[in-house]
Amino acid sequence: MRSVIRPFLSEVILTTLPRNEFFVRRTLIWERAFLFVEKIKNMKKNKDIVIGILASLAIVAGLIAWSQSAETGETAALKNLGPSQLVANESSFDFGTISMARGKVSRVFKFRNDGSGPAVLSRVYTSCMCTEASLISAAGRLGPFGMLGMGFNPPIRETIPPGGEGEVEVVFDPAAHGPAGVGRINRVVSLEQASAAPLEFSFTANVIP
Ligand SMILES: [Cu+2]
Repeated sequence: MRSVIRPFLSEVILTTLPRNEFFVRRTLIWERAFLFVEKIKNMKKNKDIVIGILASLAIVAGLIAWSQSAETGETAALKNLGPSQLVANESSFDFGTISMARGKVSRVFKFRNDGSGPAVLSRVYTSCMCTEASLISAAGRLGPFGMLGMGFNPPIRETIPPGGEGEVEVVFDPAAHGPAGVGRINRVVSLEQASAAPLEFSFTANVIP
């Protein structure tokens, strides 16, 4: 505030100077005052920008914290799961070049419980709507299950006893994505377990029309 008043005081002192010098110096003083006010305005603008950025960061951090705390118990529990007792000799397969015109292709993956306790399968889902998977165990056939959140994948409770075996029949429809679905593809089928990390099977293919 004092700095804003100073030009007025200077003006008063200046009136004692010779006329020419008076006008030159008065212009300089007012110019300086104008620049000073502009500088304050800019500082305020920058301050607003900084406050805006900080507020945005706070909102983002809040959303991240909220989404993490909003996780379901099931998802949170997944982080503490142990290694799978279920093992598979083949966990990935390459269909090679397949044609949309020739229709769906399928592959059966086998797995076995090598652990000492039962393994409980709680859900089966695929990574994409073009892929379906059926679970075949001693209890029978379940599915076909689809993409997580999009297809049919209700919770299940399928127990594989120690030494027990199961199969997953995977069906891929190369035409599901229409003409744009050509090229290399990579899909995953997941067998979610109640107390272990999911058992995953994947396949690749090169899709042509
Ligand atoms: Cu797909």
